[in-house]
Order: sequence, then C-alpha cells, then structure tokens
Amino acid sequence: MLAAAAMKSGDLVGFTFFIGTMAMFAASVFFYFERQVVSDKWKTSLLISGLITTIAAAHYLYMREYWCSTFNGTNASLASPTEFRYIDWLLTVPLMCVEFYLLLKAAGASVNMLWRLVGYAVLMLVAGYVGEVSAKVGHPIRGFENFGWGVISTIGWAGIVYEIFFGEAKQLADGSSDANVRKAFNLLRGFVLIGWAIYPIGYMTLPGNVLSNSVELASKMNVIYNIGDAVNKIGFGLIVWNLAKRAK
Ligand SMILES: *C/C=C(C)/C=C/C=C(C)/C=C/C1=C(C)CCCC1(C)C
Repeated sequence: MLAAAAMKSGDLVGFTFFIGTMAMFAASVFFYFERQVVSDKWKTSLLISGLITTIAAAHYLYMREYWCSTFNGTNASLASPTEFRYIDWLLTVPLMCVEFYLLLKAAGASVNMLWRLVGYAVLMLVAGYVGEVSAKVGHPIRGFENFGWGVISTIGWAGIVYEIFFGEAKQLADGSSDANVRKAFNLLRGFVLIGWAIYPIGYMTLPGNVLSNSVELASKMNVIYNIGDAVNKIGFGLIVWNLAKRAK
C-alpha cells in the first residue's frame, strides 16, 4: 500500500517528503550503530536520538504516501497530512524533552522538570493541531481562529524556552562540573530557540494567517515543516552523539 503512490513530476513537496524519509532512516541507522561504541553513560541518550529519527522516518512514509496520492498537479493541494504530522510530533517532541532530562540527570534533574517540559510541549502541539484543523474548515473567522490557536501554542513553546534559558534546567546546567554537558546543553537549547522557530513560520502560511497569500496552499507549510524536522531531529541527535563521543 505504501508503494502505491508514485510521485508525479513537478511535485517538489513530494520530493522533500522522499528526502526526509531517507534522511531520517539513515540518521537512525547511524545513531543505533554509534550507540554500540560510546561510553555506557550516554547509550540511553543515543538510543533516544535513534528513536526520534525512526519514529519520524515511519511517519514520513505515511505522509509521503498521503501527499503524493492527493497531489493535484499544481502544488496547490489542500490535503496536508496533518494527523500523521502531529502524531509524529506528539511522540518525538516529548522524547526531545527526555534528552534534556538525561543530559542533566547527573547534575540533579528532577522528574518534575521533565513533566513540566512535556506539559508545555503537549500544550504547544495540541493547540497547534486545533489551529491547523480550524484553517481547513473554511468558516469566515478561520484566519482569526487559526492565529489565536497559534498564540496559545506559542505559550507552550515559550514555557520550554523559559525552562531552559532561565528555569531549573538552566541552573542545573550551570552547576554541572562537566564542560561537555554544558556545551551540549547550550547547543540543544539553541535548537529549541532558533531551529524550532522554523515551525511557526510554516504555520503562518496557512490560509488566513499572516504569511498566507490567501491562496489555498498547504505546500509551502509542508516544505517548511520538512526542513524544520530534518534540521531539528537530526541536529539534536548529532549533538548528543558528539557529546557521547567525547565522554571518557
Ligand atoms: C521533531 C519535531 C519538532 C521539533 C516539532 C516542533 C514543533 C514546534 C516547535 C511547533 C510550534 C508551533 C508554534 C510555536 C505555533 C504555531 C503552531 C506550531 C505547532 C507549528
């Protein structure tokens, strides 16, 4: 069933779904193999890196199928694989929170901190999902509604940013005696601040939102999301891998 949808020529978005699938698979293989040779201390972290890209790879197979089978030849298809996208994120973003927890565990990270991060992530994603669906139904205030849910979602993201730039996570990292941990923490939180900002830009291209040109395009948004996923999921994993490689 997965192989049924051929990519039609001119489908640039479908192309990015294909590349995304392969990049996520390749990154997964890399993280699993490298996990064998790093110090025991970071094996769980590398396993999580691999799970993040594997979950994404599986969802990309479905999203690619969905996209390619509904593509109408003009790149103006409205059929965005919203459900697969958000199920993927609902699994992988909490796992990224787990990466922060594992990184700071030796410095004293509490399970409470992990739950706070996961709670913010769930708020961010549930509000984003509702907002994206509201952009599809086509009632007169949908742009307003879509924008409003985007604002609520941003509060969740801001919670995570607060936690790692000012909250408990930051304090723990500052207190860590391991310079490699401090460095990895700084890089990972840079991804959350800058890399994750790619997603709201994609969201704002939805019909009625601020970057929309009022044409019904789901294609721009999906290209932006696909770039965001490649940067953030593989980038996050590589930082954890680099940390694990340096550890004695
Ligand atoms: C691997 C997937 C990741 C790292 C996904 C991250 C997603 C976001 C940071 C999404 C954020 C959003 C907003 C901040 C506002 C608009 C709605 C969202 C869900 C696109």
